[in-house]
Amino acid sequence: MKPWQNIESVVVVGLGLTGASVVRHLLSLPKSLRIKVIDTREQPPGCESLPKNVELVCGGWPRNWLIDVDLIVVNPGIALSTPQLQQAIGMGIPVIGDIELFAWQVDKPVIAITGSNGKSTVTDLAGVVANASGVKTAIGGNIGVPALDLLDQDADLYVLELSSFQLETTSSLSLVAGAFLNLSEDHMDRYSDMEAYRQAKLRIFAHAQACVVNADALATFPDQQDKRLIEFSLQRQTEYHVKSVDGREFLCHRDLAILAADELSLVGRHNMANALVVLALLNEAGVDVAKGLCALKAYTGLTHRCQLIANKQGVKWVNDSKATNVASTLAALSGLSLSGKLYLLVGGDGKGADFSELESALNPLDVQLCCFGQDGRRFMSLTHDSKYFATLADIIKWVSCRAQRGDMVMLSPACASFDQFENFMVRGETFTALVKQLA
Ligand code: UMA
Ligand code: ADP
Repeated sequence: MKPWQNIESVVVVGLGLTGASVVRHLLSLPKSLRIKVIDTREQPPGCESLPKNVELVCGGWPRNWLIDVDLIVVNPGIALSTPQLQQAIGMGIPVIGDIELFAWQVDKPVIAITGSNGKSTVTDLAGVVANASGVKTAIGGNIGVPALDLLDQDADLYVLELSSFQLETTSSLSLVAGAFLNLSEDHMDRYSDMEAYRQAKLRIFAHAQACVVNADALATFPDQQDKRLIEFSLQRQTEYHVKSVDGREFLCHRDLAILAADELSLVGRHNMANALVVLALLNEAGVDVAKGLCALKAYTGLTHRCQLIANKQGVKWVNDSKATNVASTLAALSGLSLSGKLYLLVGGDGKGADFSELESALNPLDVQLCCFGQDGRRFMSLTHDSKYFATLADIIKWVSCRAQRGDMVMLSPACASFDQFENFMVRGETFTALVKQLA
């Protein structure tokens, strides 16, 4: 069936970045469609710039809109288990996401990345290295640029970061290669268990010519036996791996050493894994990575990920606001070597996670936990030295009078930000601004 056959009317559920891009895309199609938008929030972002010919209802679910329609395009932030969507699905109305619309339209090669942590880093780095290698590449998806907006760009390769939410509503995305980086507890407020979360992520491989999987995390392997696998590992020799020669580690493809790990500007072992995945994906896409190696070496990472924002009188202030789950905070802690005390800022919307795993990572450190936000109090029992604060501003004020040369103050909250901030970026910017204001 051609995707647009028999579709005359579309309801877009959820405005925000995704919904706005979907409306723009639908309006740009040669076919004239009746388009309506629902957002359950009273004042959704982007409602002021919606074209006048698109009907919008905010603050609820208008009766019959989801019954009397040919196609529903849903925002990734809205669960498919929502009763109104379930009713429509039960009636046989197709419910898809923006990535499925992208899949219907795209005519250039696509690579995509999913996993619990490292998606944005791998996506951005793949884009940087591919462009430096001479291939015009556009990146988007969960990283913050809606995938449909990429179609307007003059690109020869697309790199998509895909969340499990986006994958749930995607069924026909063809990839030259897809990567599943790792799996750790996240979004347990949305999934019944880890297996349900894993299955959502595995959808990335449905139409992938090559599946880049983590040999150190077997949960990233597809269940089907007939897929072409490309394994990467930090622990053993697989197709892409790290090899130690005379005490120096090298990133290798089979027997070929591509670069020394100490040539990377990125810090932390998890970033060696991220770099291996970039090499694997771009090789599959036919990019001559050798041309982009300088860019790979020079890449220092995205903002809000273990980012040193200030070094004031020997106190390092680090913004890792993107650590929105326990595994990412564990990754930040695992790379630390400190002469002084660590002031660790944790809390926010815990998404139903179990924080006890942090205890063993905190034990060897001289750490003061500064807890905040909706679930901040749930961290208090992890160390003897923990204190609860209402806001980040209160924490910065308190810590700035105590921190001494050699100490580090790190925002790596292991929680989502939505209880107090619009998103993790606003949380990181708030932290950065507060730190910059200090004398
Ligand atoms: N919401 C409602 N009712 C609605 C619409 C939204 O309650 O009708 C709420 C939902 O709780 C939702 C939240 O508002 O989670 C945010 O929705 P939004 O409209 O602001 O979302 P977008 O702006 O379209 O952003 C989405 C992704 N957000 C989510 O999946 C929650 C962005 O990922 C993504 O960058 C963007 O599309 C472009 O593709 C953000 C994210 O937090 C970074 N992703 C999660 C993660 O990485 O852990 C999956
Ligand atoms: P995502 O887009 O999946 O959230 P990011 O690249 O934005 O991933 O990184 C999110 C957090 O996870 C940061 O705190 C970062 O330091 C950490 N991180 C990055 N790569 C990895 C990895 N491969 N394994 C574990 N943690 C990682």
